[in-house]
Amino acid sequence: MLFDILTLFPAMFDGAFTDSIIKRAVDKGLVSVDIHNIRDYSGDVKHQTVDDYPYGGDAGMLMKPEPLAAAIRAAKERLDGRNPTVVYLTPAGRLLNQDTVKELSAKESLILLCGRYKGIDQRVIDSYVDMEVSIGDYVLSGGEIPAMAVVDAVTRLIPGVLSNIDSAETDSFHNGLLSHPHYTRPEVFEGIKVPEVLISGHHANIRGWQKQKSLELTKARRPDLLNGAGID
Ligand code: 4GS
Repeated sequence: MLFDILTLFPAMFDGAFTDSIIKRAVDKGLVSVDIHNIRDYSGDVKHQTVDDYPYGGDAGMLMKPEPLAAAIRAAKERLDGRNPTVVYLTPAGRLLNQDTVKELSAKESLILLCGRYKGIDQRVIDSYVDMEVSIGDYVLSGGEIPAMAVVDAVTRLIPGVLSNIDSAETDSFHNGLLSHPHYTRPEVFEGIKVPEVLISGHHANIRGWQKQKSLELTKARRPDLLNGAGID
């Protein structure tokens, strides 16, 4: 998977992918993450303007269309033959969930467009964007953190990225449910004991307990997920 990220704040990505699972995936050549500054495509050599006032007189600024279009065209050239999907991170997008992550992980390459200010000119969305994605119903200062969330979640699903130890099979949402509670040593912490079944060594009982807890937790916290998981 090739990620090409278009942003006005490339430095925000310093260190974002240099640890742990993502770094290993990059080192193994399973994914690559390329960061590009939209300002480099402003064409306006002297002022490098990337924002302008909105028509209609609303407060705040918008990202001008020309630098965005040029940045996307350049990214498409870099990814020529890799069939890139252009994703714009915006609260107006489809809410990112594990199904969407799965869908994105099947693509060959993704161009992640990070907005700033009040957003971007609608014509860029209409002409250049394939998919709009939101990471949740709250307002951030830019699309950079959503882009990082997409890279992280999508990379975990690329074959060969996760070892057995971090296996996606024990993650929340893997089977459409929340994960069961987890315990590690010590056996008694601040007077609270680890559930007996987990130290029983009885694997069928342990699996049964985990499945039941997973269902209970999902029913209590996220009943909306139960329909999707084919359980009511
Ligand atoms: C999100 C979000 C977001 C919206 C970007 C206001 C700057 C900001 N993007 N999921 N303009 N939530 N974007 O808040 O994706």
